[in-house]
Amino acid sequence: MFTRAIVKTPCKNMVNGISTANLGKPDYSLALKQHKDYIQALKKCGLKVIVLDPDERFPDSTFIEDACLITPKCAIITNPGAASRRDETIQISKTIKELDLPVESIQNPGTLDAGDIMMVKDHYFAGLSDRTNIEGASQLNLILKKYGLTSSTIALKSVLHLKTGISYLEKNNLLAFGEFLTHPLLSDFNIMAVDPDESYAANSVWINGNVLVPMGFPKTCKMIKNAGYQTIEVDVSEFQKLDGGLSCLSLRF
Ligand code: CIR
Repeated sequence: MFTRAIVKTPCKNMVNGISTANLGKPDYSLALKQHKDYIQALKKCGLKVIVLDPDERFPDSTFIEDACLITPKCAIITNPGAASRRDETIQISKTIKELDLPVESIQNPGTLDAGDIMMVKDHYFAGLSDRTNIEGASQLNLILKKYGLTSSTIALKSVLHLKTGISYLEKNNLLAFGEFLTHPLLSDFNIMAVDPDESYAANSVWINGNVLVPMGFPKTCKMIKNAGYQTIEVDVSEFQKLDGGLSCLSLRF
């Protein structure tokens, strides 16, 4: 069960965020509206939402999930792999220190975006990507070990972050597409295959029995519903233009 979430309001400068999506620049006022609706969806799942102020220095900082990993035992400030995102950790550190949790951090030369980290009970899968390197994943492993948690790595081929391609929906159900459908390290999961033309919806988010699904991906939404979950569709089109998905927009704990 999660009880809280932290989100960060998008800044005007988000239109200059990193993107490979080729979907055009985001519309800032629409992004703000979508962000508000996203907060409502989190509240609907029973979460108390902490909203951080926008920060114009960091166009991608609304994708707050990458800057910190919060586990039930500790919070880990990451060291984001993209240079323009490195110092997003400064503001989040202040908020994290106010939580009642020990705080750890990933240090150079280790880099890690928490979008690459997927929690499955006490185990954490760490995607090795352009953003998360072996050193970052090894530091994570040592930190988690101190708290009785475990981790393992999984090399990524085609996606930005691990959770771009897979989402754990609890009850051993794993939403996945492409390279993850037949991955040997994931063979113990019940794989719920996302259609290639709906691959963006592989980033959906389980929260307390509900699943947030991006709007506009009806086949995936139906599949999740048929598996017995309550679904909540949220339009995040303006964040998709920056390669961001539903999970990156919040820290849930
Ligand atoms: C970036 O490239 O870093 C941002 N434009 C998107 C980050 C999305 N985060 C995520 O998938 N966890």
